[in-house]
Parts: sequence; C-alpha cells; structure tokens
Amino acid sequence: MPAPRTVLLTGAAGGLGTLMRGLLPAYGYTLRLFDAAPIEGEPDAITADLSDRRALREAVSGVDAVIHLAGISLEAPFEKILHSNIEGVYHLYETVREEGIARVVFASSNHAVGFTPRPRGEPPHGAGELIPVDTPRRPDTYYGLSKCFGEDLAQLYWDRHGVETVSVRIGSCFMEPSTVRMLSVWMSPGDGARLFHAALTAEGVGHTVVYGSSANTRLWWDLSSARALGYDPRDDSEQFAPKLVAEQGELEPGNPAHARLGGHFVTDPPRWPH
Ligand code: NAI
Ligand code: 15L
Repeated sequence: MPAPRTVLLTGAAGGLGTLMRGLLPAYGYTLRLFDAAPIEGEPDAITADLSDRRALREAVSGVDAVIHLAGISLEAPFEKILHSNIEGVYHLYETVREEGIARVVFASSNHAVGFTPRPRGEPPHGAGELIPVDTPRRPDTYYGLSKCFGEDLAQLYWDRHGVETVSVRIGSCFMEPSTVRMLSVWMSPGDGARLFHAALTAEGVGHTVVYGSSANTRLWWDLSSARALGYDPRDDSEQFAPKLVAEQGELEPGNPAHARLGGHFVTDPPRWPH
C-alpha cells in the first residue's frame, strides 16, 4: 500500500482528536476532519453525525485512510452506545467499503478487556506476566462491549471485503497521567502519534489488534504486536510516579477498583457526558 497522505480523522473535536490534529501533520498527513460537534477555527471540518451516510461519503471520498476516533468514550445507556459506537462504526465501515478505502485505524479501548485481572507483584512485569493481545475479551461496560464489536466488525471487513484495520486498544492518552493506574496504561500524545503513524504505514496488517501505551515501567500488557508495526515508544510515565503515589498511594490488590485492567470502570464507570 502506498503511504497514506490524506487521512480522515473522525472524532476530531474530541480530546484525542484535538491532540492528533496538532501532532499528525508533522508526519506529512493532510487531515480531513469530521465530528458531530463543530471545531472552532476549522471551517472545512465536516460537522455531522455518524448516521449521516451522505456526509460520511463526502468525508471519506478520496482519502487514503481513516483514523476512526468518533464515538462515546465513556459508559452510557445502551441505546446511546448502540447509536454512536455500534451503528456508528458500521456506517463508517460500510462507507469505507463503498468508497474503496484501503486502511482504517480504529480507536478500540483497554475496556474491551477491562475485567481481565492485572499483573500482580513488582513491576517491571516480565514477558510471561504481560497481558497478551489475544487474551479473551472481558468488557467492563457497554462501552467496552462496543469496542469488542468494533474489533469484530474490523475483522469481518478484512476477511470479507479486504479492508485493512489496526485496532488500537488505547490505554489513557492524555497530556499527563492523573492516577496511579494510569502509570501502567498511559500513552503520551507523542507516542500516540507515533503509534497511529505506524498503524497507517505498516505493510500487510490485515486486521491487527495492538495495545496503545507508552513504554511505561509499570506496563501491564504486551506491546509486541504494536512494535511489529514499527511502533517505537519513547515515553515512560514513571517520571510522574513520585507525585501520584505520594498523593494516592500504591494500588491495593484487595481493592476491586484496583484489581483489573479497567480499574474503576469495573466498579463505578465514569459516565458520558462528563
Ligand atoms: P472524546 O469524548 O473527547 O471525543 C469523542 C468525539 O466523538 C467527540 O468530539 C464527539 O462529538 C464525537 N462523537 C461521538 N458520537 C458521535 C457521533 N455519533 N457522530 C459523530 N461524532 C461523534 O473522546 P476521546 O478521549 O477523544 O477518545 C476518542 C476515541 O478514542 C473514542 O472512540 C474513545 O473511545 C477512544 N479511546 C480514548 C482513550 C483516551 O485515553 N482518550 C482511551 C481509549 C479509547
Ligand atoms: C477509555 O476508554 C476512555 O475513553 C478514556 O477517557 C479513559 O478513561 C481511558 O479509557 C482509561 O482507561 O483511562
């Protein structure tokens, strides 16, 4: 596949979309922007819901690849998840198929496997302790369940229609980690851009599932499928550990909100909208 130049970024008004709008052009991409919410200072952005197939066709037409971030990013009533994350990702892939787009990068989430027990003991965790990418799905919310659907839809569109996807089970991509859990799952914005670039340019990905995080000392999962795409993370959350641990204490194995990959999404999921 020739290296993509023009990339549709859905969810461009959101937190991650805003970070990637700032970082991805340095890799040579021209971004086309799509979101249900308007984006200040971006008059060419397409403002539409994912259910608007005409607007989606306009957005997808002529791009080389799609980074699909649009959707509900926290827990919500099933009907809302159904609309934005399940029907929404279906509309996206149908349009991609119709328009002959070769590659999608799908923003999956660690919450697709959120009920998986986290590695115990002292980090750094060895290869045998890190959670593999083919661990059984254990969604922690309807939100996580919708990401399982998105990954399976991506697999179907590869097997049946030859649309390639890298599904990125993102940990927490924010400027800085804000909890002790995030020390394990944090992906710096710079590493996020490096991973999306690798996912856009690697050859022959078929449907590949990767975890999305930095090279954290306290990492919980196996980054080898991401590294196989050419991803070379440069950041480590450990610089933030002294302050966060002093404020919040270390994770307690007996605390159900600390015991599994999904953290507090398992016990008391944050709700959309914030
Ligand atoms: P966000 O909530 O800040 O942004 C999501 C954007 O999607 C919003 O601008 C919203 O208007 C748009 N959107 C929602 N439903 C839509 C619809 N039906 N039609 C069109 N646009 C719609 O979320 P954030 O943090 O930027 O995350 C982006 C993506 O990455 C989401 O899919 C989220 O599930 C995923 N993700 C993000 C993580 C993170 O650390 N930021 C971690 C794991 C996954
Ligand atoms: C997610 O999937 C959410 O979209 C993001 O807002 C964070 O809460 C992240 O997971 C996390 O697990 O920290």
